[in-house]
Amino acid sequence: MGITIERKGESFVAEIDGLDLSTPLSNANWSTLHRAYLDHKALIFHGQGLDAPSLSRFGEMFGGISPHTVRKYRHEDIEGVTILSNRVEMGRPKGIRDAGSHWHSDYSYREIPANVTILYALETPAEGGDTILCDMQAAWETLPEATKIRLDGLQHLLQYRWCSNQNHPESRWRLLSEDERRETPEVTHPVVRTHPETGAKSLYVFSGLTSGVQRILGIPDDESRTLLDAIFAHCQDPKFHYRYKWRGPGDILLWDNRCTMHHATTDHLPADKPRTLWRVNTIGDKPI
Ligand SMILES: O=C(O)CCC(=O)C(=O)O
Ligand SMILES: [Fe+2]
Repeated sequence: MGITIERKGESFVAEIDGLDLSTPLSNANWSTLHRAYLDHKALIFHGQGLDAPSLSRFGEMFGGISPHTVRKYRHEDIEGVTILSNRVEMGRPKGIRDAGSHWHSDYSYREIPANVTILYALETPAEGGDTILCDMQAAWETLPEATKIRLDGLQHLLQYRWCSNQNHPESRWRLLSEDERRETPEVTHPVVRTHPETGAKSLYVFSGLTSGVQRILGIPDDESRTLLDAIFAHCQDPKFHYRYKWRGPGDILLWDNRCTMHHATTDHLPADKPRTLWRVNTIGDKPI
């Protein structure tokens, strides 16, 4: 069967048919997939039949696997696979109920953030639990020239557990163990990131509560707040967004965290609409 690649979003996201990801890919197929990953920033697959080891193997093709910061919901056999689920079994959550219903890019709070995120669906509700993606390269490219000049070269300070509202149910203050707190120091990243493989620039600052963005460095606090709010408002434009409606078990959605951000919609998903996904991340590069 031939491979087909169909663009789904306005500026990014493509669906690929004709690849079985449960078995090792030939060099030619990997190269097609990887090219599509760089060209479209996010890819959709349907009808895949993976187990945790084969999902992890697929992830390894993008680089070394980077297990989730929150250890509690890692897969019991394969630590690089994390369970996202709103199911509760024997009174205990089966996975992370809501892995981020706000705009963020995975592990942006780490010194070395994630490259790819791969989500594999085990069960999806008929309605709800969509995943929304935002093209941060397109967001950058459409900024006024003066704003680009103002932003380029700036760094921002962030920390996973930092949160403007520690009492918010999504605040990571309460979720982290002592070890996990030690593992999440403050880091600085560029506001505008250059993709190490394509050379393209993207905005690399995120409004989500757990993104932990504190401020832009080297300018007064109020100016930093104004600039951040202006960036976040710009990224709200739906023309940069693609909303993925999960079709069913065997779906894969993967994205490049270096030039996109994403937003789960699982914060209000009721328990009678079960949704269980496996997630894999690979270790990326230090943002420049
Ligand atoms: O559950 C989703 O739709 C996405 C969750 C998420 O943000 C993540 O796993 O990084
Ligand atoms: Fe995420």
